[in-house]
Amino acid sequence: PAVIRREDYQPPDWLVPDIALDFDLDPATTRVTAVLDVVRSSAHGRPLRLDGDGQVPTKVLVDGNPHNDWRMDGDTLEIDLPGSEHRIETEVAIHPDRNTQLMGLYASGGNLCTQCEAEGFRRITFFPDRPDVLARYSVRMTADRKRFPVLLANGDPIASGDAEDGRHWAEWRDPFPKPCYLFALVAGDLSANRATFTTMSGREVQLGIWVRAADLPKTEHALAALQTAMAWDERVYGREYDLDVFNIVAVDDFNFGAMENKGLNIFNSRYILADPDTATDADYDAIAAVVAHEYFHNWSGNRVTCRDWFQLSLKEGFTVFRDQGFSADQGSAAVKRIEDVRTLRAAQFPEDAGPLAHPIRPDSYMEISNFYTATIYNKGAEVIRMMATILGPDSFRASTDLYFDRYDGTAATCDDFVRCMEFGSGIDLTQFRHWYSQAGTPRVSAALDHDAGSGRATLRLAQRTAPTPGQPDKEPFVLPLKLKLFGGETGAALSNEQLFMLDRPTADITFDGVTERPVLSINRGFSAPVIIESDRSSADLKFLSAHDDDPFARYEAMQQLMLDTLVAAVTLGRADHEPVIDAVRRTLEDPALDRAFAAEAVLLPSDSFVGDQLEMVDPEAVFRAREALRRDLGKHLAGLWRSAYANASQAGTFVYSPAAKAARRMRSVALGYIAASGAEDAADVAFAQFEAADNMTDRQGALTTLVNGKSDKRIAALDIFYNRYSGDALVLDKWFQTQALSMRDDTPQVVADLARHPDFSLANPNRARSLVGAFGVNQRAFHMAGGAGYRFLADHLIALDKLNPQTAAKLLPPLGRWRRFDPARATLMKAELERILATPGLSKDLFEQASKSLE
Ligand code: B3K
Ligand code: ZN
Repeated sequence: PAVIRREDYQPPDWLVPDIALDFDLDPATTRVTAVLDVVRSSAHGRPLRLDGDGQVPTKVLVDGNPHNDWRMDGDTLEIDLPGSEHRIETEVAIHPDRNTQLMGLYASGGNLCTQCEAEGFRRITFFPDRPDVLARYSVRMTADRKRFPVLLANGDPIASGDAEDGRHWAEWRDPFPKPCYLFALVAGDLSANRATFTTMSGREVQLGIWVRAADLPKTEHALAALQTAMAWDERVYGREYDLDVFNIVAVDDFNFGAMENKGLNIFNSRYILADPDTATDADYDAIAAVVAHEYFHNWSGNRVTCRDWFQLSLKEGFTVFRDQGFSADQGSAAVKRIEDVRTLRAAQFPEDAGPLAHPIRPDSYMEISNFYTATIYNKGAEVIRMMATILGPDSFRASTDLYFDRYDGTAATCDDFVRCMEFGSGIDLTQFRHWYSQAGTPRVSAALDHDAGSGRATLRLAQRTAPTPGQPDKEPFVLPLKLKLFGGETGAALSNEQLFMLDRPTADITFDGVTERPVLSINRGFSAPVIIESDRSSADLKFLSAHDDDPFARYEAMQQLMLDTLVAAVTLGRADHEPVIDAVRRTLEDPALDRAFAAEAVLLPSDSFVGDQLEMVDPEAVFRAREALRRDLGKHLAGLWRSAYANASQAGTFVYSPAAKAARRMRSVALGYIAASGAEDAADVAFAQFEAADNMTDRQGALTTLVNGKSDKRIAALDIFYNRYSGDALVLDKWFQTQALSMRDDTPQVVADLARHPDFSLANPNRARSLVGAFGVNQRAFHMAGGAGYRFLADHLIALDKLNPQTAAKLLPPLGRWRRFDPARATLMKAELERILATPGLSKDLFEQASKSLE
């Protein structure tokens, strides 16, 4: 497949200021007529080239006259045009019900819907499918009235009426010029939960969340989140909504989370539907975050879009940063930061350390769908966060205002954004730009010396970033590090928090008047997305975990203490559990601590994160070390876990509030430790919670504990759960996922059996991810000796690739981590990658991921 390079960017030869689309909708065959007003962009002689994907036009008209002088160059329709402005009409026939890729126009649950980002519009009609061609759209849809009573598209509804043979039609118009990746339509039998929102300038917007009628009661949370997000974006960024309607449609078959189409967001139903019986607190939180994210794209993505796909992080990194800020404002900001850093470390750090590493603004790609990554999204958000930290809140807001103002209605670049940050603040970000061009996670070593005699403390910092594919040497990054010193004896602050910019390979910072042995608190709030290597002792870390006044740093100290202990256990074969047990005890006993924070702080780092610290991952040794520490924590603090469990259980009936969420979280965490201790009654306690639960958080929490344990009660619980929810696809996904994530010895076998379960299907992306995706990230089960896990994943990727290459390619990365494992495992993993590559008819999506993983 061809490699597309950022440096080859050329502005479009032809612009399309207006397009009129006419859809004669039918699941078997839909006819699409497109009328494009095209304008030559400069004095060149090149033909008009319109992207397609597999279709041949059934009709081509130029300026109203039938035209036969067109040709196909591969999938591209080429037409020579004499003048500088013409009207081009094409007609194609497409087949939504055969569209298993779920890109373009497809059928889901009897309805028709679209997904165009990144390059799906060319599967609908011929068009210059690139984000810097912005057009005003009018859309007419005709469909059977009974099967498709609701017809929606971008913008505002203009007119509707009856057609012949039981059909009807509707017309929509979107006054805002947009790239074709933001096009959307939906035709279906749907009902709306409606509300209004009055914008800051007093305009009333009609909101609608469209679902199957039976699901209407599950849309309240999403609708409330939408209203909250609209008000938040006005307050925090000064951004007002701009159309008279805003619709969201939930569909069951969707390649990712949701899509920000102008005025018509289309969502994976898992990010809309929630009620206490079927959705966990984590689901509720994710729904609010994704609803906000897609809404925020209306400015960061739609009003200001991307010049080309290399600039994807311009909209995604910024919009993730915006949704993180929104979520932080809805509950515990400290817990939100912990969760976001956990996600970064689980998904992005390994990507940045592996064969698929790329900068947040990549230099090349074969298939752009492979670049909707944790790097573009989550590291991209960290890069925006660093600029916000460096600028400070007022300058940052002035700079985002400038950016929205200056680039409104245009397709911009990452550099345009950074220039606005510079202009709005007067700060030079030349060197900071390395964050856009260099991949890899910087490592910062920090050593603190203290001379008691002179009262001087010296902090020696050094940064280095390992080579990544195509980038052997790195320039130093600009790292904004928040620092503070505490007195190791008194616990008093020995310095104010300072923001230190580490922009050279090394730097020394001196602190005077330090009369007491200092303890270093560094990268507070996770101010830079780096790995800190410090020489802090377990005593220092224990101290910080109890005394640091930055909640993230406090969490981090505990995590580091736990990591050091687990790494020692794996590499030396033994470790002193006492400091961790002490630190956890103090956290549980501290009455001043928010329960939501305490519940996160006492959790051990995941198996995979421990593995990431090792030269070579030994998954069984990691598992054993982690279980041993869990068991000791469970046993030594048994009384505290029991009382934490009991206190958290006093809550009445379900409410979704920060306090109630914190109680449920603590209950699950405590239950996990009670089970880890090996207590006789653990399975009974879990089963009782499972049966008595009035909400999914408690029910799934108990199920997870049972499914990780040895008791046969897990079988009963799984059956009860299955029977209770057999009609609810989103909950059945949890049933598959919980088993695929189990730490039990028999998980590979259980997963293989589940893949043959009548409810399993690769055709639905959520279901495929719930089993195959979850298994791939279960470090212990996936890497169990013998390679059965690798074979399982490869078999399913090969099968899924035939239906849905985009979703298959997303699930490949666990196989690409072979360099991190022993030669026996590495050989088996590589063999599966080779087998994937040798598959006839492989998609370019999977080809790119597998071939890069072997390099
Ligand atoms: N912009 C979409 C993602 C599209 C993914 C295409 N492979 C959703 C989002 O990030 O908001
Ligand atoms: Zn997004």
